[in-house]
Amino acid sequence: MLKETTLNHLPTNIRAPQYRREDVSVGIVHFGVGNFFRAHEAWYVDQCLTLPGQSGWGIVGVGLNGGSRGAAKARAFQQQDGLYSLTEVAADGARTVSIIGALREYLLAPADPEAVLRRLADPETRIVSMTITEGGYNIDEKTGEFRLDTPAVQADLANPRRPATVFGYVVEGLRRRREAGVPAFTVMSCDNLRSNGHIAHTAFVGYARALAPDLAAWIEANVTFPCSMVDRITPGVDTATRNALNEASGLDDDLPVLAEDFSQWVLEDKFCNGRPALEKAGVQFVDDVAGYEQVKVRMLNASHILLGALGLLLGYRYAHETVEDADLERFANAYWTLDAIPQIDAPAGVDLDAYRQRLLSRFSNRAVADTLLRICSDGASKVQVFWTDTVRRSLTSGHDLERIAFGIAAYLEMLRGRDERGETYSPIEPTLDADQIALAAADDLAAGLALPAFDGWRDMDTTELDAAVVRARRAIRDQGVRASLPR
Ligand code: CS2
Repeated sequence: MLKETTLNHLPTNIRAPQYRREDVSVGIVHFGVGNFFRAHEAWYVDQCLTLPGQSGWGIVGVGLNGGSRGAAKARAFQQQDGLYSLTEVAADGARTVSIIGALREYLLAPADPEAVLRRLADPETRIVSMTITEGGYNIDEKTGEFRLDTPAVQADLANPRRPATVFGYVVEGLRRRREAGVPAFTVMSCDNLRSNGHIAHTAFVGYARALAPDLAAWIEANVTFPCSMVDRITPGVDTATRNALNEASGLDDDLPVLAEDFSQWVLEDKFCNGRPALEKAGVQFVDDVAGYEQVKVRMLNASHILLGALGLLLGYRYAHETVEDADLERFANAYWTLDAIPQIDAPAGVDLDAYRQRLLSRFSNRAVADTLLRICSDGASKVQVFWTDTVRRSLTSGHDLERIAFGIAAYLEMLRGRDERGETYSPIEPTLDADQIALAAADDLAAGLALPAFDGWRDMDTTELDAAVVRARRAIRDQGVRASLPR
């Protein structure tokens, strides 16, 4: 088992933390210790920890989900002293393996809520970051407001000193700091959302306002919510992948992470209580992240889910298979060059065509073996986040909607869970109930358009778009995906 003591006799081809872990104290509390966070923020922070004066930025990870899986994950982190290996693979197959030491502790919130609250209230904690998924902010897409009516939020509002949601924890932590005269911490969202800092602000302040308006006012005056654009393709790691990674590295790691060699983090420099020297680890600090987000979300994520849905229907299971298919590659290129690029306000110096080419190469990375089911998972939330801008702009400008309609059609057809070869698969849609999933399978091909995935443009006149979606679904069912792809 990988442990602190393993670091003394690592194989020479594995990079160990270049700092003394015992000197590292905790400055960051992170909610949602998934693979992406471990390959991204933790990797950047790990590089900072090697620099002089940075030893105050270790991370405490917090898991919010109990149950046997949550407990097993917590146990694994605890047994491994927070260590895990990160394998980075390039499209040409070249790989490097490093041990990431930035995670100093892992707390399972349902098992010990007070330990989490103590950490949040501790003056040493100066940043609280999170990767809680696109749908995790509990925002009503129609009103843009934080939803107070969900059972989990209601439970926290009724019992705010013993919270269970991330909103309840963070706000209770801030309440304790205010009461004790401790400065606030920065709340840093690292999710793929448009204006993730503003969304985090809406969510946390919205929760606090329902609880105590004076606390909400204090948070607004003292907490900063920087926006960021985060990017690194990080596949899920199943047992087979874990075994393969361990075999290649020679380690015995229960928690290995795999990622592409590319990584990008563009961040707004708005930290109310200090931050690590992330610029020395390659993070780009800019005044306005919005343009970078647009590029990322509307180029990468939007085409990812497009290729994911089309690929699943055609019988593919991995991302690289979709761009190896000449028809799908042509379709993705048409989406990028005709629908996305002309409607994106890119920041100065960003070359969108080079970005497109880089995406093709990133998507073709076979060693990453990213699954289409992961890419399409929680599509109900992702479609809202990734497609809304493009759809709204196209509706407003009268831009040709054919490819977008085809993408929406493919997403709805994909939800039926059966590919063109007759094989079944299980779409992962944690926010949809069985009745909603059934809408996608209904004989009425317009019924699925009632799903919340499409709320982002519900207020617009979508008569033509809706008709095009129905036509595309009919064509996909009658002739198959390949024959119905828009020319
Ligand atoms: C993917 C992302 O699941 C998805 O929506 O598009 O997880 C993607 O891999 C990352 O955003 C890459 O940074």
